[in-house]
Amino acid sequence: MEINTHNAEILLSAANKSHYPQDDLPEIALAGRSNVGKSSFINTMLNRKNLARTSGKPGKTQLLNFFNIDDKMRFVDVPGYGYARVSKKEREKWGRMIEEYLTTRENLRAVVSLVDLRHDPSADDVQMYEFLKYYEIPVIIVATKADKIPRGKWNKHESAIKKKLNFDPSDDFILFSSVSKAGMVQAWDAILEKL
Ligand SMILES: Nc1nc2c(ncn2[C@@H]2O[C@H](COP(=O)(O)OP(=O)(O)OP(=O)(O)O)[C@@H](O)[C@H]2O)c(=O)[nH]1
Ligand SMILES: [Mg+2]
Repeated sequence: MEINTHNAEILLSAANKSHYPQDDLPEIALAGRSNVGKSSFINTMLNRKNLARTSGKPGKTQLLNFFNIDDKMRFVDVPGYGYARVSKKEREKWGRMIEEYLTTRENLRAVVSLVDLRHDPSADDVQMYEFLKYYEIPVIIVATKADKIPRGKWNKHESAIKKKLNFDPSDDFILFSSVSKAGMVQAWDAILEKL
């Protein structure tokens, strides 16, 4: 599929099903803990500075944000998990919103599940991966902030993450940096293959 990635715009934000776009364009959702770099990933992939709003402050993205890409596909930016300073009630609301999207959305082709290359995956990261595997949703693991780790140590960090996740080798695993754009071509290849 030929996609002009420069032709991208925010389409809408949704809290639940009734607000999702109603057509059959394929969607790729971004999941990961707060601050891992989901919005930065979208901006990097689309060569834009701040289309998906990023912030040093975790918890910036609160609704499902749908981005139209060239009227051919969409990215769906999902609010991050694991942000300590939210109430139990808000966490439950988040859980229902994301679960409803992931388990019922027919447009969904794959989830890009982001983890921080620098750290072992959190319990929430492991749970997200298990959830996606359980529902047989295709997963692309993207390990972000690779620019913060010397290249010589990438392998070691990759192995540690795979071990902790109980990674299925038939899934994609991509080392990525929004700063250096490392992994961008591989990420597009993996995504296009899922559409
Ligand atoms: N060095 C470096 N910093 C990054 C990278 N990706 C994201 N960041 C920084 O990490 C912070 C969080 O990035 P966001 O893209 O807003 O993270 P998010 O996952 O969308 O966060 P929430 O919306 O809160 O869930 C920002 O300060 C980014 O500039 C990366 O690849 N390398
Ligand atoms: Mg965000």
